[in-house]
Amino acid sequence: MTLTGVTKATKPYEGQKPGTSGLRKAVKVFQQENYTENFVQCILSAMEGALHGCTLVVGGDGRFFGKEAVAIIIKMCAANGVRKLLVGQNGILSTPCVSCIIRKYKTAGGIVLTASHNPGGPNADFGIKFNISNGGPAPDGVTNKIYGLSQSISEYKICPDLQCDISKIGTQEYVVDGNPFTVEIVDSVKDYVEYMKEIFDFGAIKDLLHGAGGQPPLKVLINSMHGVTGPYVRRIFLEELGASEDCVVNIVPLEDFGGHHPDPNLTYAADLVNALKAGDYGFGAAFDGDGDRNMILGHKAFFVTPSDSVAVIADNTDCIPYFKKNGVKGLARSMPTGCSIDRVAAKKNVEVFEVPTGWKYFGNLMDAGRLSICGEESFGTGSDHIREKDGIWAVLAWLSILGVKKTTVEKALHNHWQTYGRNFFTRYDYENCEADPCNAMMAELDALSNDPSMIGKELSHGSKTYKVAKVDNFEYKDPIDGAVAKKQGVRILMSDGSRVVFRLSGTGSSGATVRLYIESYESDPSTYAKDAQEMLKPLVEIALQLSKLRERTGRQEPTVIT
Ligand code: G16
Repeated sequence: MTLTGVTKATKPYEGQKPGTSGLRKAVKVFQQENYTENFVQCILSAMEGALHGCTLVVGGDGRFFGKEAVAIIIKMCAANGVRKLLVGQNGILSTPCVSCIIRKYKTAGGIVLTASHNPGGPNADFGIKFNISNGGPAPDGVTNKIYGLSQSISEYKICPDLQCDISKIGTQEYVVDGNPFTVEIVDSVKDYVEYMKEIFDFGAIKDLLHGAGGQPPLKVLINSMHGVTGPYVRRIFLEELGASEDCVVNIVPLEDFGGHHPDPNLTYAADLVNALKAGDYGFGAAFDGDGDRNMILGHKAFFVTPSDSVAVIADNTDCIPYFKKNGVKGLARSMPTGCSIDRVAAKKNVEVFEVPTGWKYFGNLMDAGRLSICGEESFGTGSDHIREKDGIWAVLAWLSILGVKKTTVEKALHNHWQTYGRNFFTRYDYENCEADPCNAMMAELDALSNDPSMIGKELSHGSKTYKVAKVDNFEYKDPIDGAVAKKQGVRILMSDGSRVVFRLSGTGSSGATVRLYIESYESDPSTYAKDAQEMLKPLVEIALQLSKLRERTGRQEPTVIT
């Protein structure tokens, strides 16, 4: 079919600044005239010389407005000189799968349509994220360029008559302005599943689930929260691993995630927690909307903090064929993440990196061959197999460990703490607050980093007293390209290694969300089984008083405690 691209006049919209991971706004914002077109044009224009004749991947988590966005992107890529698109069937690709496909087919990048764990539907959120040719989220340099272009955009290119059926797998060929343009609709799960079978020993995981060598079967419950992982879970757990249908729930992706927050934490995945509490399952997991986050639970809903989860995986790489083959080069975590992985790195004598919040900061280290496994407290766990965090990968890693070590989730954690001590960790979220008072609070906390009287100050609550060793606003210099990220969160570091961290979330779509991270380290085995909330209560109170958070936000309680 021969088609023509046209140039349409437009005007800039304010606020098209990508956050921690892409541009996330209400669906109604994206539905405004030319809003989506403007942002897509800025992504394409930011690619500059790499755009013409390139191949891009397009897909998302299936949320409301996804199909409309895919149609716009196809028409705009056609008019902007892109040679080929690989599009997930019905627009469905998990975020880890986009990364996998970009890397496998060596494309110039991809456009991911997701607002991740934010709710979906006509009155909820949508998002657009650009991933670069290494398969990872675009770094700050690229997103700043996209934002800069969005402030002065005056036209975009589109091929309005191009029609593409994204429901059928196969290739559709066009000629646009005399140039060939191909859209290949790809199976949403095939490449990803093949890759997981290379990384893990599916036979060993199957034995674990069904019972073998005198071991009883492990009963698992996997909850996709009506997000994009449903088809992946069906293919991997039901078809490949032979788990029974009652081991999986909410595996049909819904445009509004069934009206819930597709966020795998103790609050929003309460149905998984309650199902596990009943005691029939030995292992539980949930994923977020786009499949990059995971939560791991053991028998009776024993909760594994994401900070501990990545440390346990890093400590047990001998259970995973991929690491047996490739070795472990280095480990990393985001700054607010609990420091248990640092202890594993020290024991294994490998480098450990502390980066700002955002998976994009791990990419350079992986590309340089210095980082193999990393994680974030925000339920992100992954490795250098791709350049995104990967929920299903994390679950398969855990099942591999349980199978090879013939252990349980609870025993694996207790064993870990016996070796390394326990980093108690909690996060308090105050979602959707008014932005101005939160910004004022952060400015006051920032000022503490220049206040010499803070050093050595004793802060007490009840019988607990902490001595301040250092206050700063975290700054990171990328060891590979030297890029500097400033003001990434105020840290109050205590003399015993305990930490209080404040930052504002970069993934909300409106207002401000305050995150308060609290961590303390214990090496006394009699404390290991204690409840983290109980252990950290005094430090939480100290943090709340120091920041005047309750007065500033008007919130007496957090919306979510992790
Ligand atoms: C994104 C990023 C993560 C980050 C998380 C939380 O996750 O990819 O690296 O840790 O946001 O960010 P914030 O604390 O700024 O809300 P996702 O799953 O939303 O893409």
